Amino acid sequence: MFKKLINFKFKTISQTIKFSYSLITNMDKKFPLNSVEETLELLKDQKLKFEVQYHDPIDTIEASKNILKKPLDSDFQKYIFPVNKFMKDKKDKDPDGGLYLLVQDPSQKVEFKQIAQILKIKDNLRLDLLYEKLGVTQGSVNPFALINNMKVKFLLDKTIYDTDSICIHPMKNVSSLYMKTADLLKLLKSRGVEPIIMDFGQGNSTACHKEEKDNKKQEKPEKHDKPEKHDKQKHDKPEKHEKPEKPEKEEINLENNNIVMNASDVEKLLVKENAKYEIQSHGKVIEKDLPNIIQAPKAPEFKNFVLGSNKFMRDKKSNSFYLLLHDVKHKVEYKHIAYLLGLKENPKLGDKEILKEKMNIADGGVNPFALLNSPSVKFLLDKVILDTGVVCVHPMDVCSSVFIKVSDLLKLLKLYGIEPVIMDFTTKVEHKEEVEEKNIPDKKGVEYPKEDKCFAKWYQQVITKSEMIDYYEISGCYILRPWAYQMWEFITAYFDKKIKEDGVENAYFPLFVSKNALEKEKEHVEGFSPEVAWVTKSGSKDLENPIAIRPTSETIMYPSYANWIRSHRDLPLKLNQWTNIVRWEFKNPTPFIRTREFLWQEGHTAHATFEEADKQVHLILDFYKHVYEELLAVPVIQGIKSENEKFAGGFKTTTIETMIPTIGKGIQCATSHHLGQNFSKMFGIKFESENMTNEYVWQTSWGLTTRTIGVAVMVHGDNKGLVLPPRIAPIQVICIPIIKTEDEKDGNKSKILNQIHDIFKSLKKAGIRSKVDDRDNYGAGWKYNYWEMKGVPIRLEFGINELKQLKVHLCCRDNKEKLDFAIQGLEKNVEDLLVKIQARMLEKAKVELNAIIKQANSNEELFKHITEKKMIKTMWCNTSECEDNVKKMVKETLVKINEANKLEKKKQEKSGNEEEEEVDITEITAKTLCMPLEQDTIPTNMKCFSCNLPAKKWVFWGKTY
Ligand code: 87F
Repeated sequence: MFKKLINFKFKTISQTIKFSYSLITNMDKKFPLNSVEETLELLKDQKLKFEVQYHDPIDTIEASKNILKKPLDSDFQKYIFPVNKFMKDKKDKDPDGGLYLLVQDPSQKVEFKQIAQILKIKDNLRLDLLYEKLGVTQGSVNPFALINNMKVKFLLDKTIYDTDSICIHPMKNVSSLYMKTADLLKLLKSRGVEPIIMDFGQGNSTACHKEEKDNKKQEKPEKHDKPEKHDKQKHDKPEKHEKPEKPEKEEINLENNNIVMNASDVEKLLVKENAKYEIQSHGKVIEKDLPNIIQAPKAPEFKNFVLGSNKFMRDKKSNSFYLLLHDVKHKVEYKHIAYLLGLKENPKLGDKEILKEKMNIADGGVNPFALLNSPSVKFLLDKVILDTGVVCVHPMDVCSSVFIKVSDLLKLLKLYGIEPVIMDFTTKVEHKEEVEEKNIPDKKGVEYPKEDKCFAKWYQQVITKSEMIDYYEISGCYILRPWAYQMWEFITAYFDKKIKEDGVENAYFPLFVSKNALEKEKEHVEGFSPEVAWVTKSGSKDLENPIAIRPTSETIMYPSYANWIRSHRDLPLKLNQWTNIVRWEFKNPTPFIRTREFLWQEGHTAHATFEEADKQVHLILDFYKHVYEELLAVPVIQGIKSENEKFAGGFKTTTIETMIPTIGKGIQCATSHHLGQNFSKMFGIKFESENMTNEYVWQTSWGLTTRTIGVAVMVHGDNKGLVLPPRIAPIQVICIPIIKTEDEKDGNKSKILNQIHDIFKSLKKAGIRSKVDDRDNYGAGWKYNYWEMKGVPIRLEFGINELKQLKVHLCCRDNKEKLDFAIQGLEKNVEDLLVKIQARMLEKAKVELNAIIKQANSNEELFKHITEKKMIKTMWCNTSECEDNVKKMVKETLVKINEANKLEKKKQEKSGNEEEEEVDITEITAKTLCMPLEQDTIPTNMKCFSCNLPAKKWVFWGKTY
């Protein structure tokens, strides 16, 4: 069985990258052994004794010695902490050949060169291959990982072999376990892993297989205590006659476990990971001089870059280390960092010794590649850098700088388990009390930062201040102002065209439905009945038969379908209607997202066969994905709803889902149902087939609502307001004349205005939606803020300088990129820029979505990820009982935590502390979002992450709206 697993498990690093940064639909493949839980399970299965301790990640043996408590069990008192070194024989060109894991006694100061000589290999410590070959990351290398790849040879230091017990990480360095060394060997043997014993003792280094050693073992008394220290000189510095090879220039230093020592190591890694980069050598410089020294990069894709500045910091309270990469132009304040990280006190610069020790860099040379040498240092990334997409940093030494795409840098770091914490320094440092007290916002900008704790307020301000929404006296109903309605028009036009190309026709069915008709298909309405709104009076007189307002139109349309469809020649029947819908929601209303009246399209088709209906369902699901990704620049996952979550009246519900990263909530974006023959049987929708038999039709229904707009606002908006993807922006370019007092005197005002109107006309002619804001009662600065708040993708500034040089100055809303273009041929450049903005907004949203997807292998892991606002993927049994149990577990645990928090809050209130946004906890739980259409293989015999049943499907879970 294991062989099979291993065959399927191994994939290349490049596949890993693809997985992480393409859409999330590809599931990460697992090794036989991935987690602490799985390892412990294995030990239990084999009835082996062990003692486990959980702790924060430990990177070094020294830390293990300090953090770990001595074993309680008397059986494990004579133990050893091994160091684990993963090597690849450089001479062996087979990617899976010449791989070694050496489990060594750290007190044996044995050089790599020496090991290489014994094994007759050209050694190379390859930490970058750790995940690919063993399924572990740096800091977590351990002998259990050998089970993941039998091609890796197991080298075992004799001192360890001779020591009674061993203390090792069970796959992850967040826990350690004590066990008998013999038991470990027994377990590994049962998986086909046999050690080669290495005797480094007293200079007579040899390697032999365990059998030979077993014989010797009888001759030698067993050693339990710590092995003796060897002659340091002998081992630290190999003697001349051992002919140590001169290290090749490019060779990575093997002694201190660092991955990158210098610029050439960085380059090697970049080449290996196919990352495009451009290096400039400039001699030693200090940061202050860098902006003058760095030349514009040659590659056009690096043109718009941020020059990075790095800070290595330490939070004394938690003893955490941080590396911040920020725009050199920003003066970053420590109190801002503390505020964004929620630290109790400001972090301090980390001292030089620690910098050298942890990351192997000298003061002044801090750079993000150094994180590879110490993944426990937290990586903080300035949002401006993420938004711009290209950064220029030192590759380990201060004599050169490298231009690299931020996405490539993040991919590389992710391979080593390093994920960025995005720091938005445009967020105002405010104490929450200040935030909360401002109930009446002033008329200027958006005052609440886009953060979890005040997300609803931020959203409410963005949609009102941008003039998308106005409030209405009936709760849950909102006015869609032209700025929002135009977005809906772009969406409807796009989708309408797509479905018409597929032969769908538009129609309109009445708003009202009788009680009889509505209840015809009881099962489907049952759960929804509290949401149905009824008209019960005309004037002051009660209606004899109250009528419902459509909550959906199955029961309104299908009686007509039964009349209209007679023969196979009437099929397929494909109708769609664009309407409003009323559902009397009781949960907290949110404009666009959950409202009592909303706009949508509902499509209803009837087909002769199951397969044809299924094809229709998936075609529409693809159109929905295109609406979100192509128009709204929001990445989505296509999938199938679980039995609990599907539309009860149908056979199968397909869906597109996404997450709002700021708040970690999943959201259903649109659904497309295969209704089977449920409705046709209920409404008698039959046809005579070509064979003259009477059959029930196969049906589909599908709907897309104004929720689309809310999702786009939530995903893209920032602290300044809306950020609109060009394809749904009512205005794509706002032209702002810059008129100074002297321009009026010099008579230039009219020239500027005339020219800017001509520019507008040429843009308009080219089909670019633009407008001149020539209101003279507002200044240019005010206009900048106003249009930024409304999310217009490009601001075009035009003043006397531009007039003189016959150019325009542009500023992009999404990443603040600034560009100058000649007036001549401007339309083409603007068109291209709009396309570029649209693409990079989607790309950025993809990176953000991918960053919050985490795999869970147990209820505990799922819950942890839920509280950390993640979207969680698990291998699942696909049963309703299991989903109910998980939901219950999450809800109960959340309620408990909430109760505890409330108590804590009460205490704080007494001491005058702040309040956070009120959240109705009863509305929150985790549920399955969908089983993605793109399913990766599930290993044979794999169990459900939560219960004991076999795992059948990959599924996504999350908190939901
Ligand atoms: C609320 C009240 C009454 C949803 C309701 O998804 C009935 C319903 O049937 C109801 N809320 N639904 C399910 C709607 C299913 C389906 N209808 C056509 C769609 C897409 C468009």
